[in-house]
Amino acid sequence: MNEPRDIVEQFSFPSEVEKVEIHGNGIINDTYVVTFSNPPKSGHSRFGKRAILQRINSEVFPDPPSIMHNLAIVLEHAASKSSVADPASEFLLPSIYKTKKDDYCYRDASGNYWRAIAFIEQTTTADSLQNRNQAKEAGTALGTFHQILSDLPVDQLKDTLPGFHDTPNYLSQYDATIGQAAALTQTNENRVFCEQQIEKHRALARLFLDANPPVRTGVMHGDPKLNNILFDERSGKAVSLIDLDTVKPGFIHYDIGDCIRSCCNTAGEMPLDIQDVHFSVDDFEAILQGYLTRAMDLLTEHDFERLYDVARLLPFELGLRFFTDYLNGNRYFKVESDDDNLYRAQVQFQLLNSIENQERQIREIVAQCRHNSG
Ligand code: ADP
Ligand code: GN1
Ligand code: MG
Repeated sequence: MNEPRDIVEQFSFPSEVEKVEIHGNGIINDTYVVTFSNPPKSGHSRFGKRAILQRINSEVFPDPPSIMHNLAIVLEHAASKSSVADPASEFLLPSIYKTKKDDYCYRDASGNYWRAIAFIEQTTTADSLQNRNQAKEAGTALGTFHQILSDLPVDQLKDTLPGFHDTPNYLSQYDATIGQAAALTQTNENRVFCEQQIEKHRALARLFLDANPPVRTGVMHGDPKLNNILFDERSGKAVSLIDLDTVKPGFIHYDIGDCIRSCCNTAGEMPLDIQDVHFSVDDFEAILQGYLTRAMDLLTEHDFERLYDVARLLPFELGLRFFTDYLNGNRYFKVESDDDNLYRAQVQFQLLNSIENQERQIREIVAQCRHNSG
């Protein structure tokens, strides 16, 4: 009774289900696409034919119902704010399919939580940027998302993942792990590289927490990486920002950093050759331009000054998380081989070095974009 084909029976879908298939490249949840045998003919052309069904990873999320609580609030708020986003942009968020018992998620006999949301049709995702226009669209999507949620009171949202983006806490976990792990795993040059990078960049961990004036707290997405953005399959326009599990109170600056981290690494998170990892300043410029078309008014002078540092912080933080998970035996991020998280960490640290080697260009682009948008 815990198989996806059985779980669909628990949901209040608009039609009988024809098939259920595994879907996507996420490294946290288990995702399936549900195809309806007799979808409703009317309604929005992007909705109604299929649903996304997900088993929420309970090793990661301690309280899955809190995710759905936040999602419902975000959807309600976004619906009331549709005029804020450019109507021509067609920006959408996936609606929820409730269970037959009118709940936002279903708990199976093993204690796993499942939820279903609308599949947004005629869209694609990418694991690495396909072109410069896609970079601009990614920035536009994030700016639109931040603009829509900019007046949602943060205290309405729960903390779905305590400790998420708490870099000092990730560093403490690493420190606690490294001593034990040294005895368990053999050292090698890749590991040494990661350890050296962490030592070199330790000071980054507290940078934003100790900032003066303080960094503003708002509603953050938490995970706006490239493959969480849906692009129209024909026009290439960004249509949606999905994976809303980590929407919660936080620094929206971290979202900008994470989007940059993910999109400007043109080789992607698992490149065939680590030497291909490079931070593209041209894509960075396009993302920032796109973001500012929607959210210029959300950034202060200090926020602009901090863009270079937040671009460094997010690859550092993710490299630290991947490396600690590797040392801990890969309990958090899904892997296909034992060294995947070690390699993912090396990629993030390589990206960090590429960013630092281009500090002057990055700062010039920030100044130029600010000037042009001001
Ligand atoms: P994870 O947390 O594991 O990354 P995601 O929520 O990002 O899971 O979903 C995994 C993949 O499923 C996405 O990268 C995307 O390809 C696809 N997907 C998720 N939600 C939708 C949706 N509402 N419409 C279309 N595709 C989706
Ligand atoms: C995870 O869920 P997914 O695959 O979009 C992770 C992010 C990382 C990302 C790196 C809840 O994102 O924080 O940046 O992997 N999500 C969570 O690929 O930990
Ligand atoms: Mg995802």
